[in-house]
Amino acid sequence: MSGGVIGRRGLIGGGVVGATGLLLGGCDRVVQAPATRRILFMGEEMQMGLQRALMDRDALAPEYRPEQRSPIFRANGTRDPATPLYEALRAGNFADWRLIVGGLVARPLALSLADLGAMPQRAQITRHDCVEGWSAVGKWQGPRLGDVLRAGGLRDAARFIVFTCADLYGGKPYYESIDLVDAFHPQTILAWALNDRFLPVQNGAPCRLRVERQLGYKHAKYLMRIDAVASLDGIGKGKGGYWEDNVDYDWYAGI
Ligand SMILES: Nc1nc2c(c(=O)[nH]1)N[C@H]1C(S)=C(S)[C@@H](COP(=O)(O)O)O[C@H]1N2
Ligand SMILES: [Mo]
Repeated sequence: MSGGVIGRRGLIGGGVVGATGLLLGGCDRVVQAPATRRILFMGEEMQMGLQRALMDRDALAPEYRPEQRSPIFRANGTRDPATPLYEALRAGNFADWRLIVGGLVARPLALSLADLGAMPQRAQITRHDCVEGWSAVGKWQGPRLGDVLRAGGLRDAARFIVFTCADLYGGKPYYESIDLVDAFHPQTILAWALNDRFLPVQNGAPCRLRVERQLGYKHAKYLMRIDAVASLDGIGKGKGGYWEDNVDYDWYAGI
């Protein structure tokens, strides 16, 4: 997870390559590029502006063509929450499932799958990158998280969005959090469909977060609650997520 602090010479490498090693060993190649040579020799001030542009958190993650999708979108972490509550919801095809939107919102919501499907939809074919070293390309569909949060009416004090999941992983509850930049990013959606079908259980049925500028572990599956909070202090051990609290992964997993 090298993205973030970028020195003068690491400008391109850090900004574009990010955590996934997309251009593994390609830094030399990048440095040869005429445009890059210009960057290396431009003034500090211009570099900062360019760095901001390269690191623009509103920039879109790459999107792919339908034929570039992975034949099988593999699963990782929990493949079936298998709790009594989840089993009951699943047995009813998630008709009784409600996504609770709470915390620092003016209008708490309880959204059904039909509610999510009735909102304006975004579909996107993106690449999922897991820190464990695999990627998969899939088409995800659902409403923008930003639209859901606008429907709830975020209060001024809200700084983070916390996602509570239905599963325990290794016996501990799975949860994640993102800041408002990612929450309102146009590709951040509450996905209920993968490759034009309802989400398979292994990929997070009935609904999961897709936060395309972040690594895989931020994409919380089996969503039950979304809460707007002012601080992550009271959440788990305070680092904002399952992996952050239990294994010391970075909270900011931007790619
Ligand atoms: N609720 C929940 N969400 C989760 C996980 C999990 O175990 N439980 N695993 C995470 C990790 S590490 C990855 S890489 C992706 C995997 O998503 P997939 O199973 O659809 O491939 O989900 C993330 N979200
Ligand atoms: Mo992962």
